[in-house]
Amino acid sequence: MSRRFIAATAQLGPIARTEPRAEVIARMIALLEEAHRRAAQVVVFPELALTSFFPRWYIEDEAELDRFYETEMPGPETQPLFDAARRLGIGFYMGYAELIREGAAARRFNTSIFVSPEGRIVGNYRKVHLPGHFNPEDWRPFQHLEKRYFEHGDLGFPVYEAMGGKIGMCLCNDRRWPETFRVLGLRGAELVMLGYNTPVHYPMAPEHDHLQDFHNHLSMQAGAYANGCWVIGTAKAGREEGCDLIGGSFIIAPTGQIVARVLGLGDEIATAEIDLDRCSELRRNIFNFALHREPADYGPITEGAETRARERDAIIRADRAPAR
Ligand code: CDV
Repeated sequence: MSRRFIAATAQLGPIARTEPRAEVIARMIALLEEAHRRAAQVVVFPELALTSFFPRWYIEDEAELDRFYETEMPGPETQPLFDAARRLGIGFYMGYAELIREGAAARRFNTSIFVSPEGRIVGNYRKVHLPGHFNPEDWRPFQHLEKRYFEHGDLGFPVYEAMGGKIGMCLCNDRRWPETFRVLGLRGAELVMLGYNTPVHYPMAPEHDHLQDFHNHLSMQAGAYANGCWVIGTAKAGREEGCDLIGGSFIIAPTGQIVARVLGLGDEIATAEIDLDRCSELRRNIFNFALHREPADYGPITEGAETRARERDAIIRADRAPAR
């Protein structure tokens, strides 16, 4: 397969709490068709692309909560998306809430998949950096209960063979952590795809609200450059159930330059040609990991990882704000 292809970021505008899956899927198929008209072979949809961003609500009724999750992929409602992508010869990335039933127990993940142009799920990813809080907090204008509704992803940051190269995935808050891109980079990812739902208002530090777009671009451009990979970041954007979400979906070259971006806050695509061979401009030179990386000096990044994870879980469940 050629290592040069057209890719699209496929931003979705707001999704209402009661919007049926079939309507969302129809919107996504329309974006696939528009991407196909522009000769795209890869399309990147947002995080939790099939529903409203439900962690903003404290939902006590488990049956009501379950409505936001997928128990099979594809299932009867998502199959038309897979069919359309295969018909159009497009590979796609999509985020969704995953529910796995293990006897009486339920496991829940904030998940993404990459589906090949032939309609096969090539790989999956479960979100590692879950932001927000576990218990509802009344002082907030809206909740961010990802720590309640999802388990910490148990797959790490895998890299898969697809589109003639190596692809990696992550989700939203992961993009702010350089370790995400570095692990994917160390595994050879040449294209990293990610979806996000980022409110304009950050209740913990509202003095940063005006910096949301800047931080979004800063983290993804830095991730692309420091690891010599392409990055496609796709938003769920606009005023969703009274909560403003940033847009700014874009495609970034391994040099860190933005090569395509959407203009609005609704359903919209932007396309660019991806040449995976351009990753070597960085990886053979300034970011030649074998030659210039100094992992012996990076100990604190992973030291005591298990102890720290246990301490963190105790803090979260005790409902104390983790130390900043
Ligand atoms: N969905 C997210 O992970 N959102 C976070 C917000 C809460 C900061 C983000 O990093 O954009």
